[in-house]
Amino acid sequence: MQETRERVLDALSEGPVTGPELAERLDVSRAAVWKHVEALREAGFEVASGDAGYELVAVPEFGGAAVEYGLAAPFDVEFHESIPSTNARARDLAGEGAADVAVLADEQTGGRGRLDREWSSPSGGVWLSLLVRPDVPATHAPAFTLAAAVAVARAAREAGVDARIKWPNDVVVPGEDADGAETERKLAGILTEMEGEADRVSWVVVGMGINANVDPGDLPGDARPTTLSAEVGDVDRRVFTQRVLEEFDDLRADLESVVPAWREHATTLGKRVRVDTPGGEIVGEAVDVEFPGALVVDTGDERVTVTAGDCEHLRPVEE
Ligand code: BT5
Repeated sequence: MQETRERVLDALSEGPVTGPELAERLDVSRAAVWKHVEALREAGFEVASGDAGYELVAVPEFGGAAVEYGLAAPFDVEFHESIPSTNARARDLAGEGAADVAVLADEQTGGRGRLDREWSSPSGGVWLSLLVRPDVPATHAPAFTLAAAVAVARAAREAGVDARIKWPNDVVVPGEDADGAETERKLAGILTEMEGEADRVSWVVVGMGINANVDPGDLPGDARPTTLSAEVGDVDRRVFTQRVLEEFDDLRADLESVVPAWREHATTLGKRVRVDTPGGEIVGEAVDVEFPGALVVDTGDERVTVTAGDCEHLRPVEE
């Protein structure tokens, strides 16, 4: 958020404060104060004006300015009511040289998963893509996918949801099928895209598709989805998005902390898995995750390190 706007907001939240007082405090003209107040009202902030001055009464439920307000992470938030794909928009911004931008949408009309799969994104979700320019080699890029999964899992856990991470990019919630069998429902998925040379990343776009205040019936049933609202009731998407951004910002500043944090919430470790990799199928026990994000599978004969693939959790083998 622009600095003067932020200072106006801070003053209004401690208000009431008169226009002339505010102008003096911020060293701007009274007309400039009025313009800022009007712009804030247009962005959905409710600013009362009485004899004692202006006062902030309500913050918008969701949106760019709403998420930036009080955000403890250095992201500019670009909000869209509806957009084909926040990842596509973030890639365009990357082409324009932008950095530390969060593209956020209420609805996506062309959301994408990995391998160009469709990602259902009805209104009520948190469809979010972060454009960052880390000073790391391209091989470290998978750590950003893991960091995003940890950030989403932590924010969801704070909201009261038993969120876990399934390697490499799914945030899931354990539950039971209709017949009582254990199952995991997908709460969020992550799609990371990047550009750069081998020795240095130019940009990374980390797309997070979080089923927030969405009816699971509006999502593809065969994907076994769940949503925050189905788990704990509607959440405050403004606060939730802020928490995701803040957690992600902490993790990216200390990439070494990502894998241990990931292990803490992992549901994959210790499970029998089948991983579809570009080089073929691997079945065995998932025993560890290594920096920057590879899964180590013990096949019984050997330990295989898998860097990419679709992972399925299998039922344990009967003893
Ligand atoms: C993912 O792909 O899980 C990555 C999803 C990333 C979406 C975000 S939203 C913001 C940003 N902008 C974008 O355009 N994309 C990113 P993958 O692991 O390939 O999973 C895709 C599969 O999940 C689909 O084939 C469906 O079976 C299932 N699916 C689709 N929509 C879903 C949803 N809303 N919730 C749960 N599962 C879904």
